[in-house]
Amino acid sequence: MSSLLAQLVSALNDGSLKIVDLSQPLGPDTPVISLPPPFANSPGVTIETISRFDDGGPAWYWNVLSFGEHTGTHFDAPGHWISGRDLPDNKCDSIPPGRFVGPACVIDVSVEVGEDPDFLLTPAGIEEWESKFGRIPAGAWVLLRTDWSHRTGNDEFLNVEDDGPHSPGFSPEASRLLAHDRDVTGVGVETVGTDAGQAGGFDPPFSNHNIMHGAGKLGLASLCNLDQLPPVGAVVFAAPLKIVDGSGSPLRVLAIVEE
Ligand code: 23J
Ligand code: MN
Repeated sequence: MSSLLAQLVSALNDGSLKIVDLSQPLGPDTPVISLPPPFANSPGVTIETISRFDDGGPAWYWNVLSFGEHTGTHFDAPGHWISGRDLPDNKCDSIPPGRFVGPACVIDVSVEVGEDPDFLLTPAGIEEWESKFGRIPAGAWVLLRTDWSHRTGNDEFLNVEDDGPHSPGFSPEASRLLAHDRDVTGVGVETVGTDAGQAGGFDPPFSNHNIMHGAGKLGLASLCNLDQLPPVGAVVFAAPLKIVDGSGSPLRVLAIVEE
C-alpha cells in the first residue's frame, strides 16, 4: 500500500493526473486595470536586462522586473481592501499557506457572457449550478468561467467605453452567498479584476472586493484555461510571492485534474 504522496507522484508520471496552467504570460503586453480620476494607477510591466552573456555578465542572463502587485494573473489578499484592513493574517506574507490549496468549483457562464459582457452571477445562478454539481464546499476556490481570457489585446480585454469598463463578475448578493453562507477560500476570474467592470457603481462600490476581503476571503484575477477544468474535481494551487506586507502578487496558478 503506497502512501498518498507516492500515489500522487505515480499518477502524475503515468498521466492519469495532469497539471493545467491557469496563468497568463507576464510581460510588457500584459493588460493593467485603469481606474478613473482621481484614483492613482498601477504601471505596466517593464523588464530591464542586467546582463545577458555580455561584458556585464559573460556567462549569465538576468533581469530586473517592475510592476504593480495587481498585474496580470495575480492574487488579492484580504488586506488589499479597506474592509479587510484590520483582519489578522491578511497579507501575502502572513496568510497561512494551507489556504492557498483547495478544491475548484468552476461555474461556466461563458454563454451568458457571450451575449452580455456585463453579465453578473447571481445567487440563483449559484444554486442552479449546485443543483447539478453539489453544494460548494467550505474552502473551495470558486472559479468563474467566462471565456474572457480568449479576448486578445488590451482594448478587447479591458473593454472600456465612454461610461467605463464592461466585463462580467458577481452580483453583491452572489459575493455574500459565497463568502458568508458557503465559506469559500476565494474566487477566481478571467477578467482583469475580481469585480465586474461596472462594479465601481455598485452598492457597496467594488462589491466583490468589499464583501470577499471583509470576510477574509482571497481573490485571483486574469486566469485562463478554465475551459480545461471540470465543474468539480480539480485542485487549485495559488500561492502568492511572500511580499512583506503585500496586498497582492502576480503568481503561477496551477490546477491538478484527473484525465
Ligand atoms: C484597485 C481598485 C479597484 C480594483 C482593483 C484594484 C482590482 O481589480 C485589483 O486588481 O484588485 S477593481
Ligand atoms: Mn487585484
